Amino acid sequence: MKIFVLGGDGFCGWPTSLHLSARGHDVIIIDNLSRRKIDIELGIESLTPIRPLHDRLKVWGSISGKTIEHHNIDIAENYHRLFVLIKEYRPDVVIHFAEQRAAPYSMKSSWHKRYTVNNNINATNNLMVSLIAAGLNTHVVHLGTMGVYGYNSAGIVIPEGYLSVKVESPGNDLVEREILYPQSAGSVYHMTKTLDQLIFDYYNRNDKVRVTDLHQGIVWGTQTEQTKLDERLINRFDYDGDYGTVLNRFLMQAAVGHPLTVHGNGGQCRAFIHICDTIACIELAIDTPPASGERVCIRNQATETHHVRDLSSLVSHMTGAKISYIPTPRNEALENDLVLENKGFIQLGLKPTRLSEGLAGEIYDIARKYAHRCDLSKIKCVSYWNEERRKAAKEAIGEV
Ligand code: NAD
Ligand code: USQ
Repeated sequence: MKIFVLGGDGFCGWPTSLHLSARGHDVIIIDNLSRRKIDIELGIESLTPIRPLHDRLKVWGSISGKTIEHHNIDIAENYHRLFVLIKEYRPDVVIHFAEQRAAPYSMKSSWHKRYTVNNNINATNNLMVSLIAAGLNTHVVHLGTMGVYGYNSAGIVIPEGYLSVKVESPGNDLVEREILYPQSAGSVYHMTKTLDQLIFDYYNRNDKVRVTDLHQGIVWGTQTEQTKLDERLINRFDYDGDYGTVLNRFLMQAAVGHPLTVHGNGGQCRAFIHICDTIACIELAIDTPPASGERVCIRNQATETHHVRDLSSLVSHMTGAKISYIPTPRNEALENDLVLENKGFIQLGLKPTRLSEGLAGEIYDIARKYAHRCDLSKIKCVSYWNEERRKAAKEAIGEV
């Protein structure tokens, strides 16, 4: 198949592109390299030594004999270039990773809030409009987030996107409906993903665009079968206070002897998935597209749930790292439960990589191996959701 990977230079997009290319698909990456520019803005680097995209693609070509093209297009800004490329190549599938994905980055300032909304919403809208204008029946596979459901202990099993509700009609009968699960974003970034859902719903109903929206949990791990082939293909590993996600941060912190930074008392429960399973799910999604006219297919893309405090205990047990409890910089529930439906991918054949299987490899092969590249000054989270959270952080270190 001819597959466009929007955001194909990123953490999820790069190994997905390699995997699909290895499988014989014709892969075209569209990426404006904005994530690399954000590294420069924040003065950070991936813990792993990622090479420029140009080099990555050259190495992949020489190892695999396969070509992956790269087009440097800002899909939020350059609608026309996106449209022309789509019209010319007529992709069978577009995988859409190309958004600003860090919640803390999206909360740093007015500028970051506006950038995240402008970038993410325009990217998604431009993609949908260009496919419709080109008259294509392309399948769009979008990476969404579990965070659209909110983390407020729903007391029910979180369904895969749609909730069955019973509402009393004027004649007092109970009418059954299936609605999009009520959204409850916990950051400006997460809010953009809830807006993406509305965009997909609209163009799906109006223009019959075929969309699979993957509500993904927090991705952990680094390497995949293809990125392991040569160090120059290595995947990125973010550990800083804005882009590092909780488990990868704990692994790196343990490797450099930094106490594990648990927000609050670690009562936050979140969903997780290994990077190899991310790719496996995307491939399953590509192989099982919705039919024309079918509603947006929403799948929960997560294999296990854990409380942050349990993850810190696990990493601490394995490495001897100390745990430090700090006021959360986020406006979030400090304790929640999370039970989610994830039968969709399991029934399609996904064999999950469990935390218990992959963690030791991550610690030794990645976190410890590249610990010397860590800039300790970048570990702290310095993005606060509001003034109250900023004040709490200052009070904790005796600054107020
Ligand atoms: P990433 O930041 O590493 O990659 C995103 C890529 O998209 C980058 O290479 C960036 O340069 C590119 N990009 C961003 N805006 C663009 C634009 N306007 N035009 C062209 N390219 C653009 O992020 P990631 O971790 O690979 O996440 C990919 C997707 O998966 C995101 O949409 C994210 O919301 C979702 N997701 C990620 C995680 C996770 O834990 N990493 C979990 C759930 C969902
Ligand atoms: N946390 C800590 N200590 C840290 C970092 C985080 O306790 O050092 C806590 C946070 O307060 C939060 C939880 O861990 O309660 C998760 O934070 P995270 O940074 O690992 O994940 P999050 O901000 O939710 O975002 C990540 C990705 C995002 C994706 C989302 C999936 O960056 O792209 O959409 O995970 S989900 O969480 O399911 O919404």
